[in-house]
Amino acid sequence: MTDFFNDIPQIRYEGPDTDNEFAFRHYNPDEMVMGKRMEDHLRLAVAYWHSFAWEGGDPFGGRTFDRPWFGDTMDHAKIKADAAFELFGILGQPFFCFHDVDVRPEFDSLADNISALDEIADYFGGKMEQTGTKLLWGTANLFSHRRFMSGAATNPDPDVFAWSAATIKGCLDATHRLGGANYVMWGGREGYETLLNTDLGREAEQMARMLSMVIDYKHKIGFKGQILIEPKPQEPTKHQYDFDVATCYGFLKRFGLEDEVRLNIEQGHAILAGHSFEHELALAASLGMLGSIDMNRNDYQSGWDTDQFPNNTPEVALAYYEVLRAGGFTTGGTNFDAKLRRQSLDPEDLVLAHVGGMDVCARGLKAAAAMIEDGTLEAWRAERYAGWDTDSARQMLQSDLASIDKRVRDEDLRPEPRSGRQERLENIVNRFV
Ligand code: 3MF
Ligand code: MG
Repeated sequence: MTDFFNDIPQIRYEGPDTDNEFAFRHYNPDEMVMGKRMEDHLRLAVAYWHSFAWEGGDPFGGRTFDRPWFGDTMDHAKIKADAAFELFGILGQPFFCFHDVDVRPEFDSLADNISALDEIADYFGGKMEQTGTKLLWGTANLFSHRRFMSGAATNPDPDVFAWSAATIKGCLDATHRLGGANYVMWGGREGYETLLNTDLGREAEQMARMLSMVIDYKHKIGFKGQILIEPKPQEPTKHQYDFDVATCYGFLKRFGLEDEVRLNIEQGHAILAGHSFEHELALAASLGMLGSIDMNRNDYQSGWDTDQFPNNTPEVALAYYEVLRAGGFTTGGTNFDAKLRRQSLDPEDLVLAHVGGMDVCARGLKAAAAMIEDGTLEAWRAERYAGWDTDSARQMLQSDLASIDKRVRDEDLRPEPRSGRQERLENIVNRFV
């Protein structure tokens, strides 16, 4: 036990009218939404890195937070784990996610890094058993240490590729032991700063080989979780290879990996790529690639990956609308890849940021479910494409240009435009959010 969250009560559902700051207004784990418990729909996870490892620095200044677990020893790592599990308990969040470097000190040798990770993973294992908290995903941080400055799998130095492969092996082993539902690969520095020193083609081959080896190893050890990759267009590199959903899918298809991998889609990354979150989710769903989501938001003025807690219900509702239309999560869930602002120093800030994010997700989910149950949106979508339900339309897709040309002339076809009803559709959405 730490005394970090000492004065903070267990957060419980009290409904929208409560004036208790330390209560959920919408997140009600047992509430049934479209026949499934809310908790089982959302599968919420705390991100270890932002909530416990990040020190509050920005490009202009260092640490602002003062945490009893800041320090580079195994004792600190255990105090950090104690505090993390206390937060999971206070929030009743069913899952967490971590990178290796979030949870252990950094050593000079790979062997020391992996044995420290194993020791902490065992420590987690005991706590997970006691509390019932589960691991949504584990991952390796292959982007912070200076050895990764030119990438991990795509590094021009084969020794960095080797170090990365061995690090992933250790993280996948730990994730497997902890019963992780997924394993994530975010290509942190897989990209380039300048084409003048970069061999794009070679780097893609290296990245694909690493991913193939991860898939082979997963099967070898019997890890049943899903391998996920996470699109992001830029930051930290000027150009990240896993730019967006479409680019990731093209890459996976090219190397024949599309059946083994799905996507972890982040709101902020979607926006950085010039898309909406719902666009990325809908595209992934249409490709059968929707895996999990990193829930956050960016500041729309800054143009940077600010990783703030979500607080915009209409946006979140449209995101869950796509998730529900795709049938909901299977192994995936909603990971709060979100951090406090660096002036939010207090333990209360950390707890209430999650409480607010959880409530926004719950509201978004309930609104999305209500839109689906209402059915108007889907009925209008179906009606818009109804012409394609006819035999002649279906046959046309199996025919050729010359016969289509003949039919247009024979039937003297003159297509009449029909309204897309966008504003009416938006009005319907606004009834629910
Ligand atoms: C960066 C991210 C990452 C990934 C994480 C797991 C630090 O913008 O979103 O968070 O989510 O590395 O892949
Ligand atoms: Mg992320």
